[in-house]
Amino acid sequence: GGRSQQEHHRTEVSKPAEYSHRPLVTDHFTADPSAHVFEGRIYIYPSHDIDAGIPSDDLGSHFGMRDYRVYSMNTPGGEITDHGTVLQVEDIPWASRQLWAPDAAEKDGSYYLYFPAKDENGIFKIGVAVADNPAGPFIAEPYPISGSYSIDPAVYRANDGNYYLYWGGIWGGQLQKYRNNQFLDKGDGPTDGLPADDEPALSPIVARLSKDMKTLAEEPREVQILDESGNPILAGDHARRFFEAAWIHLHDGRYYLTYSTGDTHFIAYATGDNPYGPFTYQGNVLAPVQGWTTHHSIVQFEGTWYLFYHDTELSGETHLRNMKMAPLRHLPDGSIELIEP
Ligand code: FUB
Repeated sequence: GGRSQQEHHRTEVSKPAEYSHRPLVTDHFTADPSAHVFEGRIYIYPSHDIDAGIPSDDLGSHFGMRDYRVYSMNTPGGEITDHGTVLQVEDIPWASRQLWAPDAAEKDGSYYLYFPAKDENGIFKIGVAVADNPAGPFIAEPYPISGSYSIDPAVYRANDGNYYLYWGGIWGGQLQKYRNNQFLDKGDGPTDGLPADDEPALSPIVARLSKDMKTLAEEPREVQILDESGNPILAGDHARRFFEAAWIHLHDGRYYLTYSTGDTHFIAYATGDNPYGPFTYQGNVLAPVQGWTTHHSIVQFEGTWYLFYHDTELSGETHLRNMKMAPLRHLPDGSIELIEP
């Protein structure tokens, strides 16, 4: 007992814990771990990687995942509970393939799993599925979330009780096919439709969720990421620009947007003073891992912050990943200590 999710005191992390940087699960391939504290325990909502036999390309076609599993633990480094399959593509009326990085949220005792998948036309949309407990199983809504597109949903519950849905990813994630929430089909190559190198990079998208958690309460908007001079990070700035995998957390009154830089393989962070941004680029949270993709979540549990991420230690194959975790430190000046796996 005595656990409080409200605690915000600093905890010094003196030495790397034993569980750090080790595969958390070894009998399935797991990736893109979205971790949350629900009911006083850590729940992880990852992608479930499989070898779907699809050749690798720059659209990520080889990421042919077909279902989701949920994992949990009582304490970091504790035994992992495998809750099994909680949703599969056959049970999602609108989805055809590629169940990519999910996230989950709790509201009033119901649990919502947000996930990207391709529809029958090969267009990524974001769906939602509902359960009455954090371990599922989840029942998918019949249609994707109206007004959603692209990949990598992340839900953030603000202190005022509002929930914000973030999403987006370029190349195979299809964000470059849209401007101002409109689909502009500029071609199907991974970089067709991207801004020129000297134009502002594409941004993650955010919209507040309605009370029912299944619809958007407002027109989605772009989350600006600025450099130290207040100018948008440019599309050609591959070491700093947003690629995919947005995540939000709040620490000491600052909002942190963390994201993958894709082809430069960093998890970067930017800070702002509200969930919509703008956010100012600050640096990296995680150095490149083994494998092409990098994807993460950041969660506080019993006063300590943790990074969940993945690499390809177990398989050596970019599409067969294994999730890991490690403590994450906020320094007194608001920066985050770089984690080098
Ligand atoms: O796991 C499939 C995709 O690869 C995710 O949606 C991206 O973030 C990247 O990790």
